[in-house]
Amino acid sequence: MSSEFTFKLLATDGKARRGEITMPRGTIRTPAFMPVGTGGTVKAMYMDQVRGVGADIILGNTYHLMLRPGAERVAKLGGLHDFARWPHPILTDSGGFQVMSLSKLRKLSEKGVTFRSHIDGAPYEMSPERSIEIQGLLDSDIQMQLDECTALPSTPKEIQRAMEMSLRWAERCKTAFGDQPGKAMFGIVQGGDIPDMRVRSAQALTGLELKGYAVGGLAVGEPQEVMLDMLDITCPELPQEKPRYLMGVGTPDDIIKSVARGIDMFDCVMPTRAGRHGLAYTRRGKVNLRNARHADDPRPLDEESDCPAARDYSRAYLHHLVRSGEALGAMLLTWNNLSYYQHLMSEIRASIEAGRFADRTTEISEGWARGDI
Ligand code: PRF
Repeated sequence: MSSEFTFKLLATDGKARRGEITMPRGTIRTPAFMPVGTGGTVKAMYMDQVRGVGADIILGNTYHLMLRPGAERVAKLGGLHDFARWPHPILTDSGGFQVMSLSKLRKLSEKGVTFRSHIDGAPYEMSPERSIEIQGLLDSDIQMQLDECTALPSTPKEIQRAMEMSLRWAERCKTAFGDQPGKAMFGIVQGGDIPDMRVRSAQALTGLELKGYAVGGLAVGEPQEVMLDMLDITCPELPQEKPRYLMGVGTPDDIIKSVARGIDMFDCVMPTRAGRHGLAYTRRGKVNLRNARHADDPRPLDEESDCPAARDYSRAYLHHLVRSGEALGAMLLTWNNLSYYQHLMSEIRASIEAGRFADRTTEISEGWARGDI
């Protein structure tokens, strides 16, 4: 296995890219979907199952882990990989986005963020340097810069201020991260829904020569068309030879349309959260297992799937589990959903290699449109 972090483009089809990140803990086939393991667990899944559905990398959250159980404690226990029993690559988000969405009494300044824990109200400070220090204590393989994600809609002035501060924070994170050949620190493009801000952010970050780039500040409530326009503008400004990660996205349709614009990596709570709420993703679209129409249905979710949750359990049984609030319902549907997402990514990768990305993804979306038959 490689002792350095490298990214190789293996094939392209239009703007869609098939690549490979190699690093000491493993290889990440791109386009990749990273299951969200916020607090050191992909909710309702054993790590063996997460691996079994085909995930090469999972995501962890600085914010959650610093509050509980604490980064220093995880470090003493041997790092997040040993602690959670996931020996493969882990990407950690930097914390800023979660502070803004979850914590109380937060205050942002050039120095960083101060906030109170959403768990017990205890006060915390996080600077760009501390975020990188925490991600290091967790022993994260791909670390994210601390950034400020502006809510949309925001005024141009506000978007510019946050974008420029995020750039200064990127420089500080780069310095704090230093030289770690087997790991990476990614910058995050901000700039809201203003094309010129996106271009300036992407160009300035590119100048920092980071190992990868994320696009942040999207999928925060704006129409899909706005998100796709921002990707059309941003991706050409980023270096071809570095991986590109669209943070917090998305639906299967968002993923296909973003890969078509040159994105390589994704993370989203959608498949795991939906699974805990009785919703199944299938190649024939979404199925709400709470619905009474499933009560007598002996068919599985997908007889052709290689995931036992999709293939071996009747919809009637899944409906019963979901209606009864049984833990197994959440477990089986999360398993089904992550399997669906990973299968989608594998189809996307194969179609790029075969030069059939547009045709194959059209077939896939036609499958959803035909519906749950
Ligand atoms: N910044 C960070 N994490 C994020 C986002 C961001 O803008 C988003 C936006 N979709 C999700 N997660 N650091």
